[in-house]
Amino acid sequence: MKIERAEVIVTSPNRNFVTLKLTTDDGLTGLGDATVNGRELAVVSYLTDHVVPLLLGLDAHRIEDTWQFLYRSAYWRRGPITMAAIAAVDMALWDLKGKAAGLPVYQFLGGASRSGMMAYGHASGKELPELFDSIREHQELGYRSIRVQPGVPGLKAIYGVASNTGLAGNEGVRYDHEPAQRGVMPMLEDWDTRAYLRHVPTVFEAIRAEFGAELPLLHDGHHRMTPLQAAAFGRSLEPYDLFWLEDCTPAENQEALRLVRQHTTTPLAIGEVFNTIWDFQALIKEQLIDYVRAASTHFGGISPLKKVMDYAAQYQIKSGCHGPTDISPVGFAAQLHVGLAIHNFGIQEYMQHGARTNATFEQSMTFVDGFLHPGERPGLGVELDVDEAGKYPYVTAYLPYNRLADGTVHDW
Ligand code: GCO
Ligand code: MG
Repeated sequence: MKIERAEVIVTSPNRNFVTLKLTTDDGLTGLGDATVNGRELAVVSYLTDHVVPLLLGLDAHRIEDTWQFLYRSAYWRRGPITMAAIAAVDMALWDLKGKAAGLPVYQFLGGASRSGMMAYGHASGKELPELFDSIREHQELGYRSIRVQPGVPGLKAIYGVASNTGLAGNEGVRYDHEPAQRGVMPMLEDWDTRAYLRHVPTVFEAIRAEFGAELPLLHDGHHRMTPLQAAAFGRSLEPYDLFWLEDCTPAENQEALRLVRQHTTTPLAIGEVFNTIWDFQALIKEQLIDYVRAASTHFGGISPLKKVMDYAAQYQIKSGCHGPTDISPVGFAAQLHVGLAIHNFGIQEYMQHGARTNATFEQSMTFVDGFLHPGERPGLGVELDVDEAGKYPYVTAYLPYNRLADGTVHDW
């Protein structure tokens, strides 16, 4: 099974996606996701100019060897662009292996450890009534766990709080234009950490009063707090029993988590912007987090994702893979196969793709009663309709950013 053709396909059905398609000499095709939100074309160049020429003629069964070759031979290690490109190759090779053997990828990772994976959806709203409606909409869709992002009095626009209402609004693609906005400049939002820290606990108090003690609730702090603020925030949320508090501090400084951890028992999740196991080294070894947020697409693919989850398992740390709409259906399927197989699965983020995206990427994945399953189709279980993809050329789109009242750029 030799790699005969490698194509990089860019499509923007509801948002931009970069997909690698490998074809072997026996006519099998494998897909990999290489989407880096807002920097898509950099990965296209990395793949087209520097990876595709190296792949032709390689034995498609040698997944680990190909991964090591691409990682080590480049000399320049890590980084989101490099690791997304390697991820696409890794996923496509797993897809091919599955198709060649007639087995879904999870069977190669140890087989199923469960019958389905609990997913969480994103509820948001500027005011409480809108937020409660959004939580109910998600429950009606089957979600049993909910991430909550409220508005903050005095702030106009906050990342993670959808501006349009109704899941079915905008052709069922409410999530797809949020957070990345189509346009040549990132959108400017405002931020005030003290107002946020005062307000959010009151929102969780109201949610518990309305929805009861049982519903698992999550919250994303989006790297905006200092260690001291995060410690105090985690403590102020303890009465509301969160499933997790995500990205409380900018975690490139892993030491910050030691301080946060000493002060709060609110579970912590980190790692959607990480791209190698090394980024998690201290966080896992010192048990500074409870959930690993890595995504197959930004972490070098299925092979390293399985490795980091196995490492985390030794410390009772669980998976909580990043699953926004900027992970394509291919990347999403890849991590569902890992999640089904590993023993330490925790939860899977699941924002739903828009209708055009689902028509472009045909998927075997299912979401029933709040539980995800990758399906039984050989390989990853995703096929790309190239004609459909060709209808939607790349559109410039950027994530937003924010500034404080005095104009200083802040973490968002
Ligand atoms: C999440 C995230 C996303 C990211 C986005 C960036 O927890 O789902 O924080 O909203 O910001 O995927 O591209
Ligand atoms: Mg996040």
